[in-house]
Amino acid sequence: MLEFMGDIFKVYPHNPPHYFVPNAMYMFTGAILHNQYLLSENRRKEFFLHTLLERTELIGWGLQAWAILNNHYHFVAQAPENATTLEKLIRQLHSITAIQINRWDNIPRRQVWFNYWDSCLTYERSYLARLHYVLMNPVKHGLVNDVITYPFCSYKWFIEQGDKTLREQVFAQPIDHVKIFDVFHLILWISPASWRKYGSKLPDSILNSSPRLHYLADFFFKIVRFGFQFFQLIQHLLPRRLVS
Ligand code: NI
Repeated sequence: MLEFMGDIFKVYPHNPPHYFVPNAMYMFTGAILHNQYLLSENRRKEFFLHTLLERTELIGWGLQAWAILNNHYHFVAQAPENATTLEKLIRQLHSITAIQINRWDNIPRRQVWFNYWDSCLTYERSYLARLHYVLMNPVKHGLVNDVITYPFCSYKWFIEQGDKTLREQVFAQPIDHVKIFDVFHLILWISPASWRKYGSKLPDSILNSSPRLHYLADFFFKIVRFGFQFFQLIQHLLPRRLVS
């Protein structure tokens, strides 16, 4: 562990880097293993949301926005004084929901969650854009046309309870170019199950073509995957260097 400029920076051998900045805004994305739709039932999304509200409250994280989708979630929250509780928060959120999901499916001890990604939002504009992004996520993933009708996203709450100035600032932020590490962009490349799922959607002519094409495609995906990982690392490192 390395302490630097009052923030704590931790690197895990098999996880994305984590930064702990007191009182900073963080965006979280968590994904179900192999892209499975384990959260598609309403009662599951409800249970996840309930757990999220309860745990953030208990551990002292200020929840700002959330969206719970069929196989992943996003939320934005403000860190307490001790931001290292981030891991505890996610660990509890994942273990409580995994146990309940496994109970419903009657598959004890199955791994439910694949991983999570957090990023510390150092700039106001990146915070606003990510809030906007999370609020619109159910539409992005095609779950609803009008996000106000989606009960597992904070959009309605934000419209009704949110501060008017903040609301205007958030919706003024373009999100088309927000470089959010939405989980599918990565999972597609890293999970063999997703690859099979994705691969099976390719036209048969491609799937039945020469092994050389398969090899080339595989090579291409590896490059893309490496690019994403590299991009994510840079994204994490850059703001730190600019913090004064
Ligand atoms: Ni999403």
